[in-house]
Amino acid sequence: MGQVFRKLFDTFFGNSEMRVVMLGLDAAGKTTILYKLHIGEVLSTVPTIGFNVEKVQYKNVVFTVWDVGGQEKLRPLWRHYFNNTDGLIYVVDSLDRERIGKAKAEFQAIIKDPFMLNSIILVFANKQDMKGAMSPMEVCEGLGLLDLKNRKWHIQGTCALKGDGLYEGLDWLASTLKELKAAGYSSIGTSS
Ligand SMILES: Nc1nc2c(ncn2[C@@H]2O[C@H](COP(=O)(O)OP(=O)(O)O)[C@@H](O)[C@H]2O)c(=O)[nH]1
Ligand SMILES: [Mg+2]
Repeated sequence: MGQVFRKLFDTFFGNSEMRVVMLGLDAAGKTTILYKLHIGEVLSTVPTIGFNVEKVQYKNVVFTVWDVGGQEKLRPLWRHYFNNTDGLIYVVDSLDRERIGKAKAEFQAIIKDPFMLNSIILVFANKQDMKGAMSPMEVCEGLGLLDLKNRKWHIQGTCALKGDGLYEGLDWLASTLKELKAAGYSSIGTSS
């Protein structure tokens, strides 16, 4: 799996600097995904600002990951990581029907953040291997994706444990970023 990703990354991300933020409620599967990608050592840090951030860098692509939900007072501090974000990956536990409303509220708050307005959105409807899981379409409706205006988004069913769907999702992310960059989209490839 690692090699496939590295090939994808080299082909699509090239040498330009990319910042990808992966978010979702706790237990959605974010850490599992990060390790499954095998793109580098996962560094886990608890910065002075007080929440746990995982970070992986592969060449010029930096992934930062943290749990959302619960700590409203920390939300303003996320801005530090949102600045210049090219792509948002939002991970949903498709089995967790009880918290889909909460997942939606957090998602909507994130994508409406002024620093996130230019980022493209990839949603992983994770845990598709579980019986009773919401389908990607149900997750799509649950998050209110169809109501989004002027945003590029894509939803992908995944099983992070096996790695299913991860490649397809990142393929969309990488090729969409490449298209935008070719079209002269301003925030891509610039640094802060
Ligand atoms: N069945 C199943 N379990 C998963 C999947 N992805 C993650 N998990 C499990 O869900 C739990 C939470 O995963 P984790 O990656 O720690 O979630 P995080 O809090 O978003 O980082 C762990 O026990 C994982 O093994 C999946 O696709 N299918
Ligand atoms: Mg985690």
